Parts: sequence; structure tokens; C-alpha cells
Amino acid sequence: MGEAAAGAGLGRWGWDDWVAGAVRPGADPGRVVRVDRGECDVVTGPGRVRVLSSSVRAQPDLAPVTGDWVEVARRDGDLVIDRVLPRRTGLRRLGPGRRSQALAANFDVVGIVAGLDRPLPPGWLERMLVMADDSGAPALIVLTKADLCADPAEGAEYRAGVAAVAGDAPIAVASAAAGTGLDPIRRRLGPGRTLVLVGASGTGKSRLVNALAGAEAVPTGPVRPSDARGRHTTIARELILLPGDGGLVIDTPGLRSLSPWDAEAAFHRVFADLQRLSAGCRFSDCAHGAEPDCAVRSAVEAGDLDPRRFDRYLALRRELAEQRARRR
Ligand SMILES: Nc1nc2c(ncn2[C@@H]2O[C@H](COP(=O)(O)OP(=O)(O)OP(=O)(O)O)[C@@H](O)[C@H]2O)c(=O)[nH]1
Ligand SMILES: [Mg+2]
Ligand SMILES: [Zn+2]
Repeated sequence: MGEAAAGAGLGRWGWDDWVAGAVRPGADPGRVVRVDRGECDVVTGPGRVRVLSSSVRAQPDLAPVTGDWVEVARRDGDLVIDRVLPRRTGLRRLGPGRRSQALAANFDVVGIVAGLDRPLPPGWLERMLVMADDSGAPALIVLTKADLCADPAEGAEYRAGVAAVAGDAPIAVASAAAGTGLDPIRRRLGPGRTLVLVGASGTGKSRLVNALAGAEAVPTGPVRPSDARGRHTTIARELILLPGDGGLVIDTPGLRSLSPWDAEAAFHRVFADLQRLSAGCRFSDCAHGAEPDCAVRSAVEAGDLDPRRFDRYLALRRELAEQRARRR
């Protein structure tokens, strides 16, 4: 079987020259659309199949995640995943057992979703931006539920708070309920392109998927009236094909804990403002603690740098350093 034939029927699922080049000749390729304990759904040229993923579970680094390209094979009568192809992009965090945990793979955009019905903690957004930067794909911040935010001044204030930490990441304001503001999201998709949606439970990720799909593709669930928190309705990461060759979306369960994994470079890019300031410190390795002539601390004292952002920077820097020390 030639490589072109291997990818037949997978074009809409993102099959391209890169994947074609990575698949071993003669292997049966597919893309993981859903992972449940020990098993996953894989879309292959001939159709969707359920395979055991336990063959690679013994090696957690190779455990397939939604969005992965894989090679499937039949072993002792069972369909199994023979190989997980290298990931072009991947979201990962500090997971159970203090190991790297992959969340999704091979997407083109990371949609960081927040609902305008409840505050978005800036520290949460910063951590999410670090994970997105580390993934290798650009971030798009999606402020959804715009229909619930009737007061324009309130909306503008919310947006300004987000923009203060967003850096270069664009911000889209949308409403899945009203179907507004979806075009800037759609423009980043298109044939074979994948958007992964991440965010806390109840922020409206699944309803956004349905709005993009124009159908009830995934279930949604109510939020607690008192604080608009969700109830963890989505339980598995799932890759959904949008109609009309509109691309693909990965819906994910609401994230509880958010610790980026091994993401020092991404951390410094997300805190580029602090990096720039530190060029003015007397010592090139200034930790912005008790050193004399620290430009970062001076900026805080002068009111040019939000002290809360500085504190969050220090906290995440410490967390990443501790993680690195434990990995040694
Ligand atoms: N008014 C309004 N409600 C929305 C909108 N988007 C989502 N909701 C509601 O918010 C609640 C949570 O939406 P979901 O899409 O289930 O949230 P989720 O982010 O997928 O939550 P998890 O799966 O738990 O992570 C549901 O009651 C939705 O109907 C919106 O644009 N406007
Ligand atoms: Mg959901
Ligand atoms: Zn300094």
C-alpha cells in the first residue's frame, strides 16, 4: 500500500504531507478521536475503529492522546496501537506522579476559553498562556457568553484585564448562545486545521463546539447559579469534525489544576515584560530579590509594573524551578 493510499479518506481529518512522511510504509494510519481508559477511538481510512491503547500504556510518554496520529495493527485478534507518531504540537502539564501529562496533540490553535459570566483569574490565564506557548501552537483567547454581559462598561473592563496579561495573543469575544463572534474563530480553522479548546469547567467550551458545528455534537451541562462554576460535564477529550470542511475542534474536560511542565522558555516569553525590564538590572543574573539596582523592583515601586503580576511571576518561576530540581 503506497503512502497516498494510506491517507485516503483522512484528508478532512488533517492528513497531509508531513503525516504521510512520518507513517511507516505499509502501516495503517489513523487519528485518535477519543481516549477512554485503556481504549480509544481512532479514525482510519476505512472508518472509525475502537482499539486497545494498553499496548503503549506501559510507556506513559507514548500513551496516545486525542489528536495523535497513530499506526494501528492487529495483534492476537485485537486492534492495537502499534506506534504513536511524533507530535507536531502538544499540550502538557504536570500530571499524576509528578510526571508530564499530555492533554492533546497536533492542533494548529489553542483556544483558551473563559466565560464572561465569571471572573478570569489572571494567574490562571498566565499559566494557560505558558502551556499554550509551550505547545508550539499560537493561542487565541475566547471570551464567550457575551450575551450574558449586557453592560458594555463591564465587558470593556473584563477585556482590559485580560489584555493586560495576554501579550501578543489575540482576544475574540463570542456568544455560542447567540451565534455571534464565531467568524474570527472560524478564520483560524479551515480544511484539516485543528483547534483545541481549554478552560475551566462551565466556561462554555462544549457549547462553543456545538455552535461551530451547527449541531449538538457534544453534551453541555449547567453551571452553579451562585458562582457560574461548571460540574465537569465533559469527561473525555474528543476530536470533532466540523461540517463543510470547516476543520476540527478538540473539546476537553474542564481543567482543575494548572501546572505547566518543563516550560521555562515559554514562561519567559509569556512574561516578556519582566524579561525586558530585567535588562536594566545591575546584575545580568538578578533574581529580582534583594539585589541592589534591580530594575524590576524599581518598576514595581514606581507603579510601572503591577505588584500582583510580579508576585505571580515569582510564584510560577519558583514552581518551575522546583519541578526542574526534582526531575534531575
Ligand atoms: N447564555 C449563554 N450560556 C452559555 C454560552 N456558552 C455556554 N453557556 C452555558 O454555560 C453552561 C456550561 O457550558 P458548557 O459548554 O457545558 O461548558 P464546558 O466549558 O464545556 O464545561 P465542562 O465540560 O464541565 O468543562 C451551559 O449551561 C451552557 O448552556 C453562551 O454563549 N451564552
Ligand atoms: Mg464541556
Ligand atoms: Zn532584578
